[in-house]
Amino acid sequence: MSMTEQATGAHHPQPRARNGGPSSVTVEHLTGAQSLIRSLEEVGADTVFGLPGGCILPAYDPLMDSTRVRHILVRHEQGAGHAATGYAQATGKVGVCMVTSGPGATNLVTPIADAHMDSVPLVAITGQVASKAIGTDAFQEADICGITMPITKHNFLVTRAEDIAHTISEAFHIASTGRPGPVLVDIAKDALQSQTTFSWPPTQDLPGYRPVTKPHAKQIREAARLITQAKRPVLYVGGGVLKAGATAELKVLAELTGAPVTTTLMALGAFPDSHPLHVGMPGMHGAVTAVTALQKADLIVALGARFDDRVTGKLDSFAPYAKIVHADIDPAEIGKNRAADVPIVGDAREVLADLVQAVQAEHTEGHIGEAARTGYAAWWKDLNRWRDTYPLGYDLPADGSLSPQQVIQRIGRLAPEGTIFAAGVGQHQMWASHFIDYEQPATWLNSGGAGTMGYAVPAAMGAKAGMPDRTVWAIDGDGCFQMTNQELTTCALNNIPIKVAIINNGALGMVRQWQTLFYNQRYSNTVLHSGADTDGIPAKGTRVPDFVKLSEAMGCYAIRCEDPADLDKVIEEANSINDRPVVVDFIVHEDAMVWPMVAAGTSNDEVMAARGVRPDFGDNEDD
Ligand SMILES: Cc1ncc(C[n+]2csc(CCOP(=O)(O)OP(=O)(O)O)c2C)c(N)n1
Repeated sequence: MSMTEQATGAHHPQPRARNGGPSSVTVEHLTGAQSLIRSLEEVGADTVFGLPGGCILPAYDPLMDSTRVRHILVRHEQGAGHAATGYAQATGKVGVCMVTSGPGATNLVTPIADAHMDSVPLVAITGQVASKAIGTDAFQEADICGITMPITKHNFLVTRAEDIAHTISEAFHIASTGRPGPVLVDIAKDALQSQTTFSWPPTQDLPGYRPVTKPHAKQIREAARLITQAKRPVLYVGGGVLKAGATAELKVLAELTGAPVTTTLMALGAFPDSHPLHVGMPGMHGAVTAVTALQKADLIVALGARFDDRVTGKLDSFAPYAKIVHADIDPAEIGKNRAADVPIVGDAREVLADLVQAVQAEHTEGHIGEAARTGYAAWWKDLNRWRDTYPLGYDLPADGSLSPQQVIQRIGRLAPEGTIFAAGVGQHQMWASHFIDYEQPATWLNSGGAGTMGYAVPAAMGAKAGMPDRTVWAIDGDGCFQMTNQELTTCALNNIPIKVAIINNGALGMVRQWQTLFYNQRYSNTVLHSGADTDGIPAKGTRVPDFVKLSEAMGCYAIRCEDPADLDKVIEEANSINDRPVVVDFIVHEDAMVWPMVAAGTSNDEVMAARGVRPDFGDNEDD
């Protein structure tokens, strides 16, 4: 996918003229560094997460004087990148991070790759050694443009002060339009130090970048015809629907047609979980009904989704009876994994709005099949039977210890309206996707494509910095928490009172689950707890480090919860504290597993509702 193949989304923070437009443009004389900060102010970047060092140091001086840009000093550059991502996912705006050259820049590689996989609009600004030193193995030199070439939507190396303003303007435009993504701007130290002039808005020079938003009318008509003729359609909704702000249009289309909706891990909140047309999340740990609906569908309408392997399972056995309508803003996605019968390139909001009109026209003209006329009643009979027979659920541990699923479910139930949840990666992430109801867009943040452990705490910090009036809960694992918890210090010092639930099972749980199922219960290097045999501490939960003491040392309020009888009280206490970050160390049973599951590399037809429980769908399909 090249930058020039991208298409334009609906919301673009465009550079705005300062004093009423070009006629009153004033030209100022300043340094490249001042030009950078002025440009950030002009594009509306109100928050920058970063950490200084030699090559970016000139930029930190004028930053001190900015009243419009808040800089949040992180403890590790990875935290800056994920915080910018969380900020972007929660606010819909571009997230910004700024770090120094060499190791500062390479510490951003993981969050940049993460943002690329999840199409998050991010601008990463890195200092670079002076232009004459580039290529000499200078102190703290790293070719960050070369390194991030495959994981950015675009990147720039800026070596002249006069190029800084227009490059920042272009970077924000590219990051936020079409299929959003990370853009890196690497600025040589001498460019920051040199004198230049500044006027706003600058002229953008992006030859070949002509994103397309408007879907083709003929393709829309064809898709509408298929929807009204289908017997077993499914609306397969991906993160693109959230990014396009198309959730209202999605609801109209779903209710107009009566078609079932499945929202991917990246799209939770795009369609209310409580809506009767919602059949759950698809994929490896998806709801049996959603997985099976796709397998048995005769039409899949994919909207801003990319037929990811976690959704399709074994690709050549995925949805064998389905015609495919595939709408995406990125033409490179269409036909990448699954051939499309009706390809549609366009912004999801425009696609959905046009589809609604086209389906209405089909209705008016009477071109409507029997199944669609009944709201697909026969299809819903099957779907409801599966939904009733195989709901998401869990057993409480027989030994009276805390159930991780129950902990997460209660956090969801007791959360104030509009709470934002950020998950780490592992079992707790899947349970958070299952047992919390997402009713609104941008209330569920996670690392879907890259599966980056350590995402939750910094992402929650970024979300809370961008949405200070919302409650923000990080649902984290004891493994993930040990990767990036130092950003709690950042939260404590910068009045960013997030809440963190450590689902402490004493193990790298998701990997342990695979060892249980596929490696004969040989738990090679997945045990994190200190161990009953070695020091007498019961093997329940990681105790070294002591997360309560660790969190207190970082300026947080911290509680441990081990008894189901205390669960609600502890969560309510955490919800009531808003003057500092709160960490709850929930010691949970280590043997809980994530179900349903489609084992890697197998067909979605092999979905297991629980261990040893293969759903019985009967063979009543006339396929
Ligand atoms: C950076 C990184 N390293 C390794 C992995 C592989 N991995 C996936 S889930 C997981 C275990 C996570 O453990 P924990 O945070 O305790 O969560 P749990 O599964 O126990 O809920 C690991 C190691 C990963 N996804 N990301």
